[in-house]
Amino acid sequence: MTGEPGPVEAADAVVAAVDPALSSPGVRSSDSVLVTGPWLAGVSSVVAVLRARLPEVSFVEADELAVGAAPVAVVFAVSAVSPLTESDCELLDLAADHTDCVVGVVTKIDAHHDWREVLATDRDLLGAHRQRYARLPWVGVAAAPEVGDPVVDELVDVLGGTLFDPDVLRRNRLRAWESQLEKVIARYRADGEGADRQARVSALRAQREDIRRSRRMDKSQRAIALRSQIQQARVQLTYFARNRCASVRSELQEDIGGLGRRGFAAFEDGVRRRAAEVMAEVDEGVTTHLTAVAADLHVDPVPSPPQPTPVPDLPGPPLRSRRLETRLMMVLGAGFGLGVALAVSRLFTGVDPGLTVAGVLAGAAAGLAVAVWVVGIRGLLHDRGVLDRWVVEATATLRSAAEEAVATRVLAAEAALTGSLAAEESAEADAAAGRIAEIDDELREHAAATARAAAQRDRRIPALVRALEAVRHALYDNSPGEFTDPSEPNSGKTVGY
Ligand SMILES: Nc1nc2c(ncn2[C@@H]2O[C@H](COP(=O)(O)OP(=O)(O)OP(=O)(O)O)[C@@H](O)[C@H]2O)c(=O)[nH]1
Ligand SMILES: [Mg+2]
Repeated sequence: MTGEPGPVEAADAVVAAVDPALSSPGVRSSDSVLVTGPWLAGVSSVVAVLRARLPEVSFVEADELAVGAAPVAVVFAVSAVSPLTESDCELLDLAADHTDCVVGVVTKIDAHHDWREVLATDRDLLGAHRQRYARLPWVGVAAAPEVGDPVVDELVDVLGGTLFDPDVLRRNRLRAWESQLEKVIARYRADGEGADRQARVSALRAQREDIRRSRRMDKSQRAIALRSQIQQARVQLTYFARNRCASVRSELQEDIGGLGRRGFAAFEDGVRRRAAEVMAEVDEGVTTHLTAVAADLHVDPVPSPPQPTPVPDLPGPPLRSRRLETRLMMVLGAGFGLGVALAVSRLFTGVDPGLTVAGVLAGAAAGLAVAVWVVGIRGLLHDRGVLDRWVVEATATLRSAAEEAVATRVLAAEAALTGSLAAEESAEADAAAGRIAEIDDELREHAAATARAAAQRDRRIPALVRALEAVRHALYDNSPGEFTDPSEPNSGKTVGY
């Protein structure tokens, strides 16, 4: 039966007539009958009974069938408990991919008395699923009935009548050809349309767009961050410098209040020292702030200037250039002293004329003392006033020097940071361009491969389609593979595949 070369060669000839290059459908025909079906359909029971009834035929379940082997017939067993489902139909599609000869079996008919309705429904469902199943022979069996002997006679008859029919082998081979040709055509079409590559191509395009978008965003975000950080640094550091100068000025002005003439020189030195301290503090504040800005922008810190910012030159207070005023004070002091001297001597004269000389001497001494005191106090107050103005001027000079230092260093930092960011930016732009070039290369490769596949599809498909049409013509149009349906032995009705 299955060993006969004639029918198989006849089927191959149908295809070879269209394209001699198509020599085999690539499946190995086996002598086994595959019994398969959904879970708990009663497959194992059917196999056991069939093995007992037809010992000369090899019956296998799906897991016993060799890989790549096409069974000579497929017995599709479904339980009479309920009609087929869509997934059951798909199971049959897989099992009967390379086999034309299929027998539908409804099992457990002893337990389900409405099995005939279920069988009719299954027949309709399967016929609607695929046209090739429309004229399938269906039988009911009870392979492991709860009571009595197995009921499998009809199935044994159908198989007996089918398996020895040489045309079954020819049709099986044609079915294998049909299935393989459909697969190959579908493969060529999918390759030609780049179906497999579509997901990768879309992913690559999305990746390319992502890179471009993130580049644009990075660039503008960096520029905005730099601008705002620099503006903030300028405002904060200028405010800091002004603040320091103002507080130093108030401290110094307070010190002037308790200052004696002897402390003037030390005070002047102190002012210069404080000025140097303020400049150093401003310098340090600027360095700290700019380092933090660089860290925020993820670039190298801005280098500090090699020299510390110079302390402004502060000319000494103009304490000695007041000759005219001194003279005036001397005159006024002398007048004041003279008045006191006269008043004191008169006082003595009025008390006792004998004391006139003593009164004159005492008046002169008192007048001189008062004159010296008035001139001295006036001079000290004047000098304190001069010092106060000097402190105001000196701190103003200090403030403009500190502000200038801040402005200069922030400007230099802006230039340095812009340079660092531009360098980083260009390195990233190069990396992104490299990545985009790689993506473009891969996209070009996919496009070229798809074009090659499309050319191959256009070259190969016409012959394959003609071969498939020839196979289908042989399968459906000349229906020689009909056999008597043994389920109705006396009706003479025939059922074709
Ligand atoms: N009443 C009745 N029960 C049956 C019949 N055939 C099988 N069964 C019962 O159905 C159950 C499944 O039978 P199996 O032959 O093991 O079915 P299967 O399809 O091989 O099951 P799995 O391999 O587990 O998917 C068992 O409990 C059987 O006793 C039958 O003809 N009548
Ligand atoms: Mg089983």
